[in-house]
Amino acid sequence: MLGLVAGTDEIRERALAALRACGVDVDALRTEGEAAASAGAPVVTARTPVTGEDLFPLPATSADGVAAAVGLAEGAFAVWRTTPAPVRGFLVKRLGQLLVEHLDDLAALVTTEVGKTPSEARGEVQEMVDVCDLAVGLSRQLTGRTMPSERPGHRLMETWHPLGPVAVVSAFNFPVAVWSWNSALALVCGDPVVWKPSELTPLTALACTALAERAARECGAPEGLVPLVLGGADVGKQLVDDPRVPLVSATGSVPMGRDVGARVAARFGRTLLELGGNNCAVVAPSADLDLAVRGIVFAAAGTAGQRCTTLRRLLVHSSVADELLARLVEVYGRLPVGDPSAEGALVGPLVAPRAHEAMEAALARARADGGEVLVGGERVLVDEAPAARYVRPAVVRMPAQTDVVRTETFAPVLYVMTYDDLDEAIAVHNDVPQGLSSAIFTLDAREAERWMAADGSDCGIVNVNIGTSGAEIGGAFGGEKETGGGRESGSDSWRAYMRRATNTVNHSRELPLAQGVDFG
Ligand code: UN1
Repeated sequence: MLGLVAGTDEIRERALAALRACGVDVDALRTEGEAAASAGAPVVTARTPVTGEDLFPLPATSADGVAAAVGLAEGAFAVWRTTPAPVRGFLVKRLGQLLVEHLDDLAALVTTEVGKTPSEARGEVQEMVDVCDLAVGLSRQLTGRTMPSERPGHRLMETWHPLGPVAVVSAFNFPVAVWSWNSALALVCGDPVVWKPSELTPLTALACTALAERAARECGAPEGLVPLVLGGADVGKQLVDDPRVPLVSATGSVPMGRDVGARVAARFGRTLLELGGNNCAVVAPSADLDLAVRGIVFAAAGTAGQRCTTLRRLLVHSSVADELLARLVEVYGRLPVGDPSAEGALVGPLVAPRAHEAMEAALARARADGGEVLVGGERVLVDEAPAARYVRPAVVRMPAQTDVVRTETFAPVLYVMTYDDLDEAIAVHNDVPQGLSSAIFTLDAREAERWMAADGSDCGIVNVNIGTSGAEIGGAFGGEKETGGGRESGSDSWRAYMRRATNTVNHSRELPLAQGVDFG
C-alpha cells in the first residue's frame, strides 16, 4: 500500500500552476467562484479524489450563459462551414501541437481531478494528440461517393456538409480524451462544439478550452467555436433541448442516455451515445495464461475499474480456472494501491464516496447470490485519507451470472464464472443489457474467428488476445444495446458530425425521368 505524496494544498497549487500554464485566467475564475459561493449562486467545485477534498469553487454557467454559448457557436458555424476543410484542419493541427506542449500540465490536471496514475493520465492526453492527427488527415478526406446513374447524361453523387453546433456532454473518467474524440472531428467537419464536462472535472475542461481557443485565435478562426459551459444536469438538459444543436454526443450512465436520447429524438435531433459497458473476457483452454493474466489485470484493475471498457466479467474454461484464479489472486494481492503520484502506484482512488458505496453494495449483493470474494474489496488508507476512497480491486467467484453481474458497477470488481463449452460461454457473454467491449484469450484460430463472427460476441469492440480496455483511436469506438449505439473517434465515425446531400446532375439536353416514368 502506498501513502499520500502530497496534501490538498500542494495539489491545489500544482493545479493552479498547470491551469495558468495552459492560459486559463484561473485567479479571476476563482474569485468569481468564491463570490458566487458566498452569494449562494450555483457553483461547480473543483476537487481531487486523491485526498477527497475540495480545491476551489468556480462559477456555474447560468441559463442565459448556456443560451449565449449556443448562440456564439451558431454564429461561428456561419463562418466555419464555408471555411475549406483542410483550412479547418490547420486549427486542429495547431491544437495538437499545443496539447503536446502542455502534455505534462494536462496530465497533472487529469491526475488531480480523476486520480489516474501519471502514466495513464499521459496516455489520455496522448489519445487527444493522436485523434488530432487523425482529424487533420481526415480534413482532406471527407469524401462522398459517386454512384452510376441509371439515366444517360446524369451524374449521381453525395456531398458531406457541416451539420451545426455539436453539444458534447462528457463523463469524469476520460475528462479530456472523449472531448477530443468529438471536437477534433467535429471541428474539421465544420461544426462548433459546446462542451459540458462532468461536474467532477471542470479544471481539465478549462485547460483544454483555453488551448483550443488559442489555436483558433492563432489560425484566425471565428470566435465561439469551442464554448464551455459548467454546471450540473440542468445545464446539460438545456443544451440537449436546444433546437439549435443538431447533434448531442453524450457519455455517461444508461438513465442519462435514455433521457437524452428521448429528448433529442422528440425534436428530431441526432444523438451519439456512449453509455454503460459490462465488458467480459473469455479465457479458453488454449489461452496463453501469462498474457491473459496481464491483459485481465490491466483491464479490470487499471484506472481503479473506472473505464467504460473496464473488464467486469470473466468466463474461464473450467480446465484452466484453478490455475488462472490462483495467479490472479496472487497478482491482485500485491497491486500497489494509493496516491496515483506515488512511485510504482498502479491503482488510484475511486472518484467519489458514492462510487465506493456502489462497490460495497455490489459486493454485498454478490455475496448474497453465493459469490465468494477471493481477494480485495476492502477500503484502505482510511486514516491517512479519510475523505478519499481507496479500495483494493476485488475478484469474486460467482456460481452464475446473477443480476448483480449483469449490472455495471463503476468500480474494480471482477466477477468470475466458469464454462465448459464455447457456445454456452458466448450465450452467457451476450446475455447482459450492455454491449461495449469484449475479449477472448485463445490460441485456437477457430475459436477466435467464431468469437468475431455474426453469432459471436455482440459488442461494438471484439478483441482477441488483448483485454477489453485501452482501445486505439484509429478504430470506431462504441457499442450496442444499452451502450447506446454511437461510434466515436476513428474509422468513418466522422460521418455522424456531417449531413449528407445526394446530388443528381443532368448534363444532357434531355429530361429522362428515373424508373422510366413517362410524364408526357
Ligand atoms: C471511456 O471509458 O469512456 O478504450 C473511454 C479505452 C480508452 C477510452 C475509454 N481508450 O479504454
